[in-house]
Amino acid sequence: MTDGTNAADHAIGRLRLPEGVGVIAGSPNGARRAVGIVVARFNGEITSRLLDGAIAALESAGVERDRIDVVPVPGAFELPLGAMALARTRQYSCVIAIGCVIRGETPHFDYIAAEAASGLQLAALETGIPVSFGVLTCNNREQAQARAGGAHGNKGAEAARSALEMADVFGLLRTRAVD
Ligand code: INI
Repeated sequence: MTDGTNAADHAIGRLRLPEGVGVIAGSPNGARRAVGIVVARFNGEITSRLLDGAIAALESAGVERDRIDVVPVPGAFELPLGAMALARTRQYSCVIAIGCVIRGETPHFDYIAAEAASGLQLAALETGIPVSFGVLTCNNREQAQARAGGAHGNKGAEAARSALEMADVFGLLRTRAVD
C-alpha cells in the first residue's frame, strides 16, 4: 500500500474505460481549494493519525495549510452533523469526515457505524458538497492501527484524496459545455 497522490491508489482493481466515450474524470488537485475536516475525538489516538494523514495528503495535493479548517466533535455519531454544518457554509470545496469505531460487546458499534455512514452520505447528497468517509469500522484496535498509518496505509489520506477528486469532477461538470 502506497501513500502516493494517485487517485487510483486505494481502489482495488483497476477500472478499464472503454474507447470512444467521453470521460469526465477528476483528479485530487488541491490548488486554490479550501477544505473542511470534521474529526471525532473518540479513539483520539487513532483519529489523530488519520487526521495527520489527511492533512499531509491535502498539502501534497496543493491545498494551502491555512485553507484547511478542522472541527473536532465528540464521536463518530456526531460526524454527520459536523459535516453538514461545514458543507452548508459553502466555503469548502469538500469535507472530510474522520472517525474510528471499534466493535465492542454490544450492538452499539453497529448503530454508530451505520448512522455515521448514512448521515455522512446524507450530508453530501443534501448539500451537493463532496463528503468523504474517513471512518474506520474495525473489530479491534490492531485493525484500526494498521489503517491509520500502519500496514494498510492511512485511510485519512485516502479520504482526503477522494474528497479532492470529487470536488475536481464537480468543477469539471459545472464548466462543461454540453453539445
Ligand atoms: N464513538 C466513536 O467515534 N467510536 C466508537 O468506537 C464509539 N463507541 O464505541 O462507543 C463512539 N461512541 C460515542 C458516540 O460516537 C457518540 O459520541 C456518543 O454516543 C454521544 O452521542
